Amino acid sequence: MFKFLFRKDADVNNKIIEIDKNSLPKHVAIIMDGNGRWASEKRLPRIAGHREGMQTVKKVTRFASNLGIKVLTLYAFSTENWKRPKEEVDFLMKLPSDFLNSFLPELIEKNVKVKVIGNIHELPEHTLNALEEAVLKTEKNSGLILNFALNYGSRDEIKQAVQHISKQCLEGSLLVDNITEDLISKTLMTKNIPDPELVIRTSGELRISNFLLWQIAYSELIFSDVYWPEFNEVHFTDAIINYQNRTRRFGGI
Ligand code: V07
Repeated sequence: MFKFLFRKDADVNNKIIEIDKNSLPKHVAIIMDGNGRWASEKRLPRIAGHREGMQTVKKVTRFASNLGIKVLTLYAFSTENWKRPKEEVDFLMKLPSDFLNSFLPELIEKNVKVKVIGNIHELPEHTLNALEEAVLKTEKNSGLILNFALNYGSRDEIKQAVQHISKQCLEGSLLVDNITEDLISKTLMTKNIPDPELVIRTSGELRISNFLLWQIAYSELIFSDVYWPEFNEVHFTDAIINYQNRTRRFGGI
């Protein structure tokens, strides 16, 4: 009864109350924050939060794939995260292979294509091997692109793009006047991936924290108070409905 009133309320305010499959964001990017805090509140070690957060990654990937979203970018490890205690970093570096050992067959079955952005060559060899196997085995898939940002920092990405473009100018293969926004986009690690229409950050922090700075110029931003290990299909649905209510065009165009 109460729920019904809420829905009616939403309707009166001209808001949609369920996902419109015809106007999905093509690319959703998520800052998966709150794993450590979730664990602390439960008096568990921080790594227990990361492990549970990994289960959320599986749930959210299934959901995005079933819904028909084209790209899901997940911020798994930032260039800042090396400052954490060594034991925690060592644990985090095992998560990609843990994840893929149990989940790669399902990703293949669901036609998901795994990609990675970030300075992956600075990762431990065992981590890199797991990533390369997943990327290779899903290379030809045409469904959801599951894009992990690992050892990623947006300023570092832009710095590398500037270095690359500058070298071409100095060599004489590029004119300064031919540096366009499009060329810059194509020099970033996200080349071939459209900009995200929707960015979600969990756990109540209201910052972007060096994530996809160039790419989110026009993105809708949604901040959820829920810790990442507790984020589920309902929260994801709410975020998409919220996005669609913001971007909906009344009466066409
Ligand atoms: C990590 C779990 C999710 C919450 C955020 C921090 C901890 C999945 C991966 C992963 C990465 C690449 C890949 C397959 C899976 C992962 C790290 C941390 C470093 F190909 N979750 N997850 N990687 N967390």
